Amino acid sequence: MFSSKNGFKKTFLKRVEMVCGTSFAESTERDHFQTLGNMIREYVSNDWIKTNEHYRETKGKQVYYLSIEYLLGKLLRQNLINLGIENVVQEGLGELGIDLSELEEFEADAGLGNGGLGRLAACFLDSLASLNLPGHGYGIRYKHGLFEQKIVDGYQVELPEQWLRSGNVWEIRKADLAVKIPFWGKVEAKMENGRLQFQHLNAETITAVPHDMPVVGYNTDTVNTLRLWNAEPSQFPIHHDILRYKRETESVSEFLYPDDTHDEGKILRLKQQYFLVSASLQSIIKSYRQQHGNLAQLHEYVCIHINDTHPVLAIPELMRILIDEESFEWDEAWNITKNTISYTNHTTLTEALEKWPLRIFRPLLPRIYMIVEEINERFCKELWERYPGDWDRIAKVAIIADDQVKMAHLAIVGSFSVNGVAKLHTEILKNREMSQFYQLFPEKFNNKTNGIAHRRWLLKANPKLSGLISETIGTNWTQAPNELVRLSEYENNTSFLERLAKIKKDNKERLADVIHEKTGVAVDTNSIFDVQVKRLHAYKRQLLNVLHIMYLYNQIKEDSSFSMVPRVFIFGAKASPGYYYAKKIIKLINTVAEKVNHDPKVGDRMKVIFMENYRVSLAEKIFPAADVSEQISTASKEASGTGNMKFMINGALTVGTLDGANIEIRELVGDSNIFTFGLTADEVLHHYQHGGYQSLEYYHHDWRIRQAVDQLVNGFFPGVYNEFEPIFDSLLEENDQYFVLKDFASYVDIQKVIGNTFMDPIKWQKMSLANIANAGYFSSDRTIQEYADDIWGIK
Ligand code: 26V
Repeated sequence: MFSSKNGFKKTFLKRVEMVCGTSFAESTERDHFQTLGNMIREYVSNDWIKTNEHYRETKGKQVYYLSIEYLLGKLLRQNLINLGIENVVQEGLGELGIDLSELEEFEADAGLGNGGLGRLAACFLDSLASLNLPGHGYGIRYKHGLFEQKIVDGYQVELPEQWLRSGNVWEIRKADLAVKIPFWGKVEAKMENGRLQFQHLNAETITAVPHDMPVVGYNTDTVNTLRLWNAEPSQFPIHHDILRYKRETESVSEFLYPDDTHDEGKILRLKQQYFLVSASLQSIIKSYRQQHGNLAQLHEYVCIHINDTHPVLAIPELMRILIDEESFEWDEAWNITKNTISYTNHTTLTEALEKWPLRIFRPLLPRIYMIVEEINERFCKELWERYPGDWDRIAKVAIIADDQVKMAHLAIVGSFSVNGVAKLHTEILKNREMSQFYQLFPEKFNNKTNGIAHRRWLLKANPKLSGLISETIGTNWTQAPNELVRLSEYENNTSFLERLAKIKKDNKERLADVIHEKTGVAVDTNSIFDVQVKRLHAYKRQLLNVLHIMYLYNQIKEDSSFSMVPRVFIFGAKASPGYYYAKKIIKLINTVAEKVNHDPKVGDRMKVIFMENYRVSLAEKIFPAADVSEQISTASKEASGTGNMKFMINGALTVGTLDGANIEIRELVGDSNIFTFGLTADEVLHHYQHGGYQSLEYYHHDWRIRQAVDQLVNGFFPGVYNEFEPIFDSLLEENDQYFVLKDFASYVDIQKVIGNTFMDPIKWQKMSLANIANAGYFSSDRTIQEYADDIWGIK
């Protein structure tokens, strides 16, 4: 149905009637989207079935990626590209008077994630399928993804997101494969045949119904599966208060949690975690059993990867299945479990490490709790033998301590592999945050530097640049991203550099149109497009960016001889709804924007844009249009970052601290093709340990800082009164935990260098090219191949 344009057109016309029940003449654009989506899913289903048959028959090792988040974005065009039918469809539709890019607007972003962690999971799925690897995703089918952000009077307002409003064309509901998940109740132990048997009584069960989505590889027949679980009431027994029961069960897959900054909903979040884990394990073990029978060799054929600690209950759940249902002895069960589970850590921020109070954990998951307790006791006993009397050490690494379950400790103890997501991050894990564990299990720790799906973030998002690349070095780079290095040969080819510049300009025009449409502000595309898009967090230091903008504004106002290269500062960021400080920063950005954008004295020298509702589909329009990529986290805090890689592959130059993957970007492009500044991670960590930083000194000694910081509270922004006092206080009263003022001067300096460099277009384009040419390393194809070789052992 997609092999020729005419064949496609014929089928499409017939299908509009069948799928939508209307004549083509009467049909709407949404009908066309639905029809096309259905056709693609059907087209894929043959390979989907074959892929599964192949996996069943060859009985090779499979990896199951468990993640509480998947930030998929839209799938229509990516699927067309991966299937190699984009042109047939685009041209066929065109002849029917239908614009493919308009149809794309009818697909909602699948936004089942907060940020980098969820997007990484989505990029990994693409690479697994494209590399023909047997890897499948498991997640939750949240009814509402990450909230939709509106900006009202400069403030963030959250609306429930509704991606399923018109259904999800890609999913297939598999009601037959539903499983039950028990909560609450109590556990009874009985002796049976000389063995303790545990029974979970009076549990409330929730049914998990799988909704499968095909994961189509690029230019291959492999179609893997993303299985998302929906929470539904179990049919029996009929509940005494059926409506309340229905509401409560369905709430388990109702919302994605935008971090758990606030306490409410904690139980629900733990329920979600066990729901995902228990449903996925039941499904994994069922299919394993069909192929291999006995579970004793599970770890030879199955790897279960947990994306951060959210699915860490996979460890006690697998123990429960092996012991309670399969009658394994503890030691053998533990051996199988430890060798089946691998774990990725995504942050070293202590406030972000998951800990569950026993008062919540124990009653909700009584049998699982018993097993965690046993794991902890055995682990502590081993420690006691190794370090007799060293209570301090034992208390530090215990899985249960201070009436809490420490999920990261459980993950490290119960897995065979623990990886960080960039070189620096892994070193900090090994030598600082998790050093006690590293001493115990050095063989478990390894690094897997993050990557991005270059076929989404370059091939799909930036068709013009992709076209130029393919014209220049051929199309192999789409499957062998390291081929991009061949572009380096063109670094002295002026006409090539000019074409690069022209493409950037076109992409900036495209974004300028979006900005104008959404904000009403006209931006000059000759300016530097300086972009910071990412979740709003104190450690990511959007505030440093804003203070620099305020400084520039003050210069424009007060120093008539001040000159600067025109800039458009672009922000996109969602703040967790309960994160008070982050929301203040959003208000500050919008307040500064309001003032700057309407000041005639500023004119086109500077504009500040806050783009509402930052999400995958908007990101795809922003990255290709960026000149400067802001990666300015406090060194040591950003585990990796992946936006930095998306900018790089689209030719933006990084201004960044020596943090996360920025360090590896610098290693690849060389010091002369990146703008670094600020404290190093060692310096930051040294200050945390030994003090020695007084933010007040920087405030008093640098008039630029004093002026901008004072403006937060002295009425400079009319009508906001004490709105920004908390920000002022964080910098001065609380001694600036994130070293914003300490890094300010070096940030201002490097920004000046950036402006000067931009004035030399050939030099700029050369630097930009060096970034594109060296970005192949950051393809998630490379990352996934490393996971497959070093951790999972899959082919
Ligand atoms: C969560 C929270 C929640 C409570 C308040 C503080 C806080 C701080 C950080 C986080 C993030 C948790 C895990 C996470 O999303 N990590 C991100 O993972 C990306 C993919 O590996 C990586 O690129 C980012 O650097 C890392 O922040």
